[in-house]
Amino acid sequence: MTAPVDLRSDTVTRPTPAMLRAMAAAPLGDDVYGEDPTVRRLEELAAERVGKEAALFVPTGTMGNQVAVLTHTRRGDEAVVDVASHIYDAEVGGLALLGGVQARPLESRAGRLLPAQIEAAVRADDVHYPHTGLLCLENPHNAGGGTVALPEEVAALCAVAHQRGIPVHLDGARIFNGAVALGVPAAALAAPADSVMFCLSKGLCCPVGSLVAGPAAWIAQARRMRKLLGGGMRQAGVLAAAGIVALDTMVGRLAEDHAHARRLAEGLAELPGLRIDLPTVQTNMVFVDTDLPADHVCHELAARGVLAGAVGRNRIRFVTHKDVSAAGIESALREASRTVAGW
Ligand code: TLP
Repeated sequence: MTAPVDLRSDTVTRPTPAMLRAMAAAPLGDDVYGEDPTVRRLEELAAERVGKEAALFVPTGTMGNQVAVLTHTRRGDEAVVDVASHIYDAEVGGLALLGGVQARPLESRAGRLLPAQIEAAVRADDVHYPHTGLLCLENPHNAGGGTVALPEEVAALCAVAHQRGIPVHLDGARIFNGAVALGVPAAALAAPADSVMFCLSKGLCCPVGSLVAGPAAWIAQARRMRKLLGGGMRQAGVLAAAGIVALDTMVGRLAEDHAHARRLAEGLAELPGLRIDLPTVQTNMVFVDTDLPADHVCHELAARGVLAGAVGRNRIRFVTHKDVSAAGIESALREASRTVAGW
């Protein structure tokens, strides 16, 4: 039996042979003592790539986001978020549970908040109100379809927060997909935000790891918060080594994943019973709406060797990545066409 075409997420990518070699050869130390040279190298490289003073290696994107929230806010603060953002919707209520932070969720169109919405959401100085302590943005926006906001759009949102003295955290889990799609450096997308999180373990194909970046003094405090959450790892250079290879060699190839997503979207859009908002296909994701229950459609596709994710009652997500070739995309289209023909 041939292996399934796994389009559930780019998190399923396997490390490359170059990564495995680098992991085996990495110089190591105890990173809680600050003595792992490979982690230090990765943190320096990551900070440089997103244009921040310093960076911190964390096990997951979720921990990176939550470390950022804990570092920026105080208990009882309110964080302005978009209702479909990962930090609000898919991190187990961490804002409230870990930080004691109340979320102020705003509706957005394909993940695009508007400056006026933020302006209206910031609390006035009134004894009844919580203090607005943080603005969280996500770019590219996962649930929005992998859509990318332009650097000037991000800057306009950040400016509203900064005028009121409110810091901004950017969930840039797939910031390099965004940068490649726009043809700008990742630093241009991260520049207006105070802190940024990005993942190595998605399209960049590392087995584990994310980074949080920001001002050096802020990162020193974030390091304490990582320890609090149990993210102080020891010889973590064995993982960081793969991250260095990723940042040096895996960014440019994301364009291939984007081309595959476009091909997949255009092919699926032609099938009866499937609806796709093609302009939202900007990076490596394709969201498909269908009248049938998404779970049922995913089950049928899986039986034909195509794995996709049900992300809503009638919504399915396909994510392209290094471990799905052009031939895999054609095979997914063929099997999807056979599936809808049976309806
Ligand atoms: N996203 C995963 C799932 O959790 C949905 C995926 O398959 O897309 N921010 C964003 C925008 C993300 O998409 C994710 C993971 C995270 C943060 C969290 O990263 P991890 O999974 O490393 O905790």
